[in-house]
Amino acid sequence: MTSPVRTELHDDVLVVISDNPPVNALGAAVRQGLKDGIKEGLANDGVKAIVIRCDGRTFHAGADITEFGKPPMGPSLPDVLDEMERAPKPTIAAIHGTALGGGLEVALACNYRIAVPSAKLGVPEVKLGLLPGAGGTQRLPRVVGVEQALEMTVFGNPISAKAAEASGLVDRLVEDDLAGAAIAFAREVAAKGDHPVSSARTDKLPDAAAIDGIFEAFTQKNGRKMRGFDAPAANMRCVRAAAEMPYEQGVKVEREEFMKLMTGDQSKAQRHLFFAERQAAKIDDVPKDTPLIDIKKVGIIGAGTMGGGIAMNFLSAGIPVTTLEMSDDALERGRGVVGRNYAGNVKGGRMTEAQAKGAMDIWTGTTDYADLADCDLIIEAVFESMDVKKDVFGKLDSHVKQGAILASNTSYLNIDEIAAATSRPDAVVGMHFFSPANIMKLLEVVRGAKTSDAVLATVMALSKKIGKVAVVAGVCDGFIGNRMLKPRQVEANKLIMEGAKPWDIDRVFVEFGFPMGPFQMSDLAGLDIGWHRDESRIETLRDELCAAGRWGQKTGKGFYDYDDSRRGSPSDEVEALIAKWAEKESRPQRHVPDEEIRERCLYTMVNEGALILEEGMAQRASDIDVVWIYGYGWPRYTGGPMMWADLTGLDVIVAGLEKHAAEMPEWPLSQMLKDKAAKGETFN
Ligand code: TC6
Repeated sequence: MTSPVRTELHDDVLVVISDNPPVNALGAAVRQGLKDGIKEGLANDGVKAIVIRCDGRTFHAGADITEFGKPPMGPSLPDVLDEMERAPKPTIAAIHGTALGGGLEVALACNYRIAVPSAKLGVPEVKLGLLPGAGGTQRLPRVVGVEQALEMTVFGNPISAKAAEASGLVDRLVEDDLAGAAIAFAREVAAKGDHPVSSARTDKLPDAAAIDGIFEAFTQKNGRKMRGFDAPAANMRCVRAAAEMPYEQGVKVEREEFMKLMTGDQSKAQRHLFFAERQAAKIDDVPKDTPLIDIKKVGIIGAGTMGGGIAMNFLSAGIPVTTLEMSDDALERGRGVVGRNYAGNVKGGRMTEAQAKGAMDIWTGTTDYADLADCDLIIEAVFESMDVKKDVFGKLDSHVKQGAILASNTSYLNIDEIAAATSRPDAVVGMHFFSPANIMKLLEVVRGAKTSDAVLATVMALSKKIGKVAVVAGVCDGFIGNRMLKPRQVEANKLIMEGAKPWDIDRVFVEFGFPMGPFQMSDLAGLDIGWHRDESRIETLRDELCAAGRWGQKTGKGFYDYDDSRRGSPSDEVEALIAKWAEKESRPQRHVPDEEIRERCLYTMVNEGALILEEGMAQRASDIDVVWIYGYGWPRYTGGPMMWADLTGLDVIVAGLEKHAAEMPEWPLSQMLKDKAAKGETFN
């Protein structure tokens, strides 16, 4: 097998070049190639310096994640990098694209780093539940300082080449001809005697007396964001070791922490998500070369919260939008909200004033369907009623050009029935955005019975362009996400009638890792959503809560009582009302253990997920995980509901469901779940 690494001798400079598409991941063959390349450079007396660079779209974007969890092969990255760093000839990393993870660690093991301005540098391992385990946690703080190393390792976000230059991570930016510039730079530094060695540096490390303060301040500022995750704290411990210990001792701490993370469930789950997210974009039965429809202009029906949020996705990506509303007033209101959102983005430093203005400038409004005639994609975001949607699609059919995609943002309704209101059901697809639509990353793409391959492939490709993670769902009530939400909501509402307190249920969810529980969620969304608004008609607990003005956070009380800063506390009134309704419905109140809350609320979701798979409503279990991670705040470190079930053991899930079968006749056990559990199989 030919090596993905080759060398080129340019007189006195040896260039070691990796070419391992798509991202020059540091698999075994690349590691061996780098080791051999360094050896070759050292063996040749004529060579005065060694350049490490990559062909293709990027510098090494990290270790090869597909090798993780498998028996080690070839030389280890830490060993290769130690050898590289020990080389008595100067080494220069020439960086383009993304130098990430192990890739940045390669660069840190070199004496010098040069980069093109478009390059990005980072250590995203934490997002895989890991840490830069090839000496990265020890070399990085020595090169950029402890504060920046903490920021980079704990959050994993890459920095620009310019920022890297400012912090000393990059020695020089070169505008173009990186390969040529690297050779020239190599000659320049080869003439000098002393070369910086990352692991030997101490100039950026803080005084011992300052260390506690730095780490306390960082934890105080960021502790909440790390809740539940193992890797951020492990990264912090390693950076602290770098600040406090000699390099040789620090790398031992790093190795130990790395192995703990690598063999733990959290990293397994987060690595699963990395591939799950990329897999979700693929549609098994749609050919890869399906021609895409060119989307130059988008129409949106509705300028409300949803329509406005959806519009922002396209506007921010530079795609012009025309929004249709019933009146100029409604358009003006919608424009005001979006304008304020953009202003907030500018204020928060998420975009420049010019970008915000650019986005608003390509947005037009209309009250006339004829103005949508030339749109390539129209997304309907009107009231969730089949009759209203059918009416809209009928109108679209008669006004919009042939070849355009007609999409509905429905979160429950039957796309096939909506498509039947047009003469072109092949052009109709569901695009279910999640609120707030300009922020939430998930897009459920609902494939109707007649949706064409070109429509589906175009919407999937477009979603990546607007920064969404798209998942294909089949036509069923609530698609993937809301369908699985149902058993959880139903069981939570049943459990409070049996004696569990809403705050106990919410606590179990928060402890599991959700940002909030079902009752906190209801209070945030508003209990009055879908309420008939007749205060004299009290048929359920919810009717009574609404009639009492307990509409949720917006009225200062819902399931909880809220103070002025919207902090909720348990409500005696709610407790009494629940007791009253439980008595009315002859449901004796009892102590409900936390375990039962988890089993009835979460295991039933896994069961519903299995039914979704059984019915072919999701392509794969990992797609379900992606939906729940990106759309509903399921904790990432569990890998999503199906991966969590795998890690928990499907036999445990089945046993938990069977234990409560008598209280949960609504949720018949999935045959797939039962079979897999019996055979000791997993979903992923
Ligand atoms: C590490 O380094 C630890 C070190 C310690 C050692 C002791 N490995 O994302 P895309 C695949 S941990 C294997 O669609 P983009 C990806 O699955 C690693 N495969 O492209 C996809 O395959 P598919 C730290 C990888 O242009 C294809 O490449 N590094 C890896 O949107 C294209 O990927 C990271 O965490 C990999 N490392 O984004 C960086 N990376 O076509 C991870 C990608 O079969 N990577 N693939 O589906 C990224 O963030 C992005 O891929 C990107 C390119 C920004 C490099």
